[in-house]
Amino acid sequence: MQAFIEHLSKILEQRYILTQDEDKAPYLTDWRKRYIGKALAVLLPSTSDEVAAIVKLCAQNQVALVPQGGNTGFCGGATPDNSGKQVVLNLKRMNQIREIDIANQTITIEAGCILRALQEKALEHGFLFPLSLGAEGSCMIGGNLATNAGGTNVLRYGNARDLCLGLEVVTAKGEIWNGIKGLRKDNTGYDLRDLFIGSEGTLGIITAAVMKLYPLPVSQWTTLVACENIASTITLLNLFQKRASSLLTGFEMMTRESLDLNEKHFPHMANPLQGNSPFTVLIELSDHESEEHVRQLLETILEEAFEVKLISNAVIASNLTQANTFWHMREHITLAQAEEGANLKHDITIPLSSLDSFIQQTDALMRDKFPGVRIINFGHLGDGNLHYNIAPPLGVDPKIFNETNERQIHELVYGQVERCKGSISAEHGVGQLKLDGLRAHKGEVAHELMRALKTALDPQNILNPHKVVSI
Ligand code: FAD
Ligand code: 2HG
Ligand code: ZN
Repeated sequence: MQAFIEHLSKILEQRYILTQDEDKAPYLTDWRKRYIGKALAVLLPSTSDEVAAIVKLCAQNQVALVPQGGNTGFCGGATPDNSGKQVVLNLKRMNQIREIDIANQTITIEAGCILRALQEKALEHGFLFPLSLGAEGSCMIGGNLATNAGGTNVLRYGNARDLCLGLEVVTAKGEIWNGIKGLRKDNTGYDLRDLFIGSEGTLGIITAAVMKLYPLPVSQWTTLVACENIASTITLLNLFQKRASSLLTGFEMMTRESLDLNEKHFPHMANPLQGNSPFTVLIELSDHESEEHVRQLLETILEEAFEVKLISNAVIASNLTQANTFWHMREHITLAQAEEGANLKHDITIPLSSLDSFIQQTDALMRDKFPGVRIINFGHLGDGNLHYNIAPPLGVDPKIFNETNERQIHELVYGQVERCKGSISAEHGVGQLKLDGLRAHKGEVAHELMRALKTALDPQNILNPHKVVSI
């Protein structure tokens, strides 16, 4: 392997080839510290040509690569295995904005561009880049596309896939596929772009992308409402969809247990709604007409919701600072969970028509089989996406609890997901976390097709092996 490392130094300056343990360490564990890997080296290329040359060299030497962006993923997709034979290819130095096309309303950026930097660049030009998630200060657009990230604006603008028009990808042979086009229509056979999006680094390395931009709304109004049961939250969503249509840009649900945990670790994030209702919903409307128009619309819908007893309480943010506080409260739930200790995550989607039944039955079974567990259930209700996370009973060591109960808890939740015809991964992906469960979930035919694609595009299995599908 010494020869391989020496060869690398013909592609990258020595300082961008990390081989010392202390230099590699930050790249070898995931955000949750659930996975810890080893690597021959961590490589930091700055151009697509360098990425291509590295992949070619890896292909010649049968060295596997693990692509990495901001390393904020939840499924261990960006963490190498324990062999010490893989290399991590972190794309953070590829962070250039290549072009903004005002008339086409698109931006062409490199994969290592941090999501927030992309949002800010769009704003500078008077546009909205709508992908938004709690990790936006550190996740990167390449990682967002590789996981087909969702977040809080999906119900209006779609997920990362819906926002992408073109890609540049380095293939497993070390060739560069130039799919950098800003076209909204292009029916020229198989959609390669969509194949790479959501493939979690197993089919190719995304080096650049053309993303859609949107006009900035002139006004946004945010409200928190209290609901007494989950059925009411869904009827409320339908009411907002009917009355506000595309002005509805956020609809996030948080259970009382989630907000209690938040308040425990971040007391300044207390729920401003009085009364301790079981469900709190954060709703955002965005308007292109006027502040007056959207405010009136919001008040009218809320009045109707009160009248028919869908909500028991509501508070409208009186200014941007308060609206931001509502959003911070929502986004801090993940951080509160991290403070509390390891929990068992279930990032699932359920058809809205089955959501009530899912929550009622799964909560009841969970509390019956695992007395005292805390169900940290919250998520993007507008998309039917729940983060149905399970924390151990108070006072129980999370490590011991998870070791003993993880398998049964996953089985219980995923059994209910199958009953409701849902998905075991709504937005976080598969990585290594859900590798074993994927075959049964997708079914034999779909799983074989996925394996066939992987074999065709990466016959040597050097791109993020044993993530998503094993061949
Ligand atoms: P990484 O974690 O570095 O990588 C993720 C996967 O993509 C890995 O398999 C990796 O190999 C692959 N990959 C990375 N870059 C490339 C590339 N250039 N080419 C090919 N493959 C690549 N996710 C959501 O969807 N919605 C949320 O609301 C959300 N909220 C979050 C909140 C917090 C606080 C945190 C910590 C995470 C959250 N996430 C959320 C999860 C995570 O942020 C997303 O999955 C994000 O898209 C990952 O981007 P990243 O750059 O960190 O990717
Ligand atoms: C969110 O929506 C993220 O905040 C994180 O997807 C979910 O903590 C989680 O499980
Ligand atoms: Zn989420």
